[in-house]
Amino acid sequence: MESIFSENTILDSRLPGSLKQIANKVILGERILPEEGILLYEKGEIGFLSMLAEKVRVRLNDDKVFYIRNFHIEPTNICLNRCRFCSYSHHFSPNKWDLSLEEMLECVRNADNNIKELHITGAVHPEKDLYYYEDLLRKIKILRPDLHVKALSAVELDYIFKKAGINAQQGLKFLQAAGLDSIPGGGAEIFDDKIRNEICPTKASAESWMEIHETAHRMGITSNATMLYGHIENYKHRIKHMSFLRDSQDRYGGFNAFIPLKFKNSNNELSGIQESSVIEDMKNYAVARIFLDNFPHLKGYWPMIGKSFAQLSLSFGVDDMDGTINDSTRIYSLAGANEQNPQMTVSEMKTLIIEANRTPVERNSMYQTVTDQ
Ligand code: V47
Ligand code: SF4
Repeated sequence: MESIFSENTILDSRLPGSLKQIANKVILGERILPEEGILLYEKGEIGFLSMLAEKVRVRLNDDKVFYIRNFHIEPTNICLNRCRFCSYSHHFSPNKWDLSLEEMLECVRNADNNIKELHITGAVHPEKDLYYYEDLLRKIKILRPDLHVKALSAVELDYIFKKAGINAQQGLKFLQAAGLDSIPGGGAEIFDDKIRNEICPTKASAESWMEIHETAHRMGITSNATMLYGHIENYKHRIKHMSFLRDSQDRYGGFNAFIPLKFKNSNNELSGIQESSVIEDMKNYAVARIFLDNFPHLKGYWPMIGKSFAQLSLSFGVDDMDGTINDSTRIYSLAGANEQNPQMTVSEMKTLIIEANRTPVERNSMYQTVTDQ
């Protein structure tokens, strides 16, 4: 459903000329420039941004809001990196874990048959390698050939490919043969060397992240893209980040969803930074929806922002609520997210979506409608 404001309201209002021009472009389905994206962040009031973002959302997804039945496995939090924003790795978390192959397979055995997707991501364990993950993927697929496995962020992949002395194409081909279906969006953080150097100096570079995703896309493997915001970056960095993604999407079209990740400040080296406000979070969703006109989906990741704000994000361009998950992700609970044991039933998910006047659509990992439930 569209915003109650009509296009004329936008044009007749006492908006500064520059914002009116941007509004016109968005209404006509034209792409906005990076400097216009920055202006939206700086000058756009959230009602106005919501109205424009909703235009783009409706154009792309009508009133559908997608969700998936999924679960997470986080193999380990022992990490050779020490990103300053991270509360999850063994450097900061009071818990240290390194699941055995058998423990992970047990999680798969315990998953309900109607679960469609398994998301695997964790830390960059110094001793794990390509062959370890190949074995894991193969054994998962033996147990559940029907399960879509979205596994290993570009940061984890970069490490195991380099360790094996192979390039991204060789590595992805190898893992694809073992059962890798798609790649999650983690590790992107902010594509700016200076900021990366400050917040995650030893992590795979922006170029390596992009090379792995683009190689995957050329091979027909789809992926997601994240952006960690609300720390030391500014609006120009966010737009630069999204410009890289938009340009890449024009080239290969392999990104499914963009996922803004709000920086959470508990138990990490950046704890002195105040978390972004809800206005800032909603503004960020809206500008992302307007700017990334070639990304089919925008995800409101509820374990991070909480169920209520994820519901609110549906009025700021978001069309994807991720999944029912269960309590199998710790990345955000350790960083102080409201959802300490993230889980949501299908009926709770549907209620949240219907209350926002949207139509809930259960999807598979490729955003096809699931009708067999
Ligand atoms: O890259 C770590 C982020 C990401 C914090 O592809 C933090 O469907 C906020 O990528 N505050 C990993 N964020 C998680 C991820 C993801 C999540 C959900 C869905 C998908 C998908 C991917 O978590 C890391 C980093 O950006 N992160 N620490 C923190 N303190
Ligand atoms: Fe390791 Fe990922 Fe945490 Fe960085 S964000 S320290 S790579 S687990």
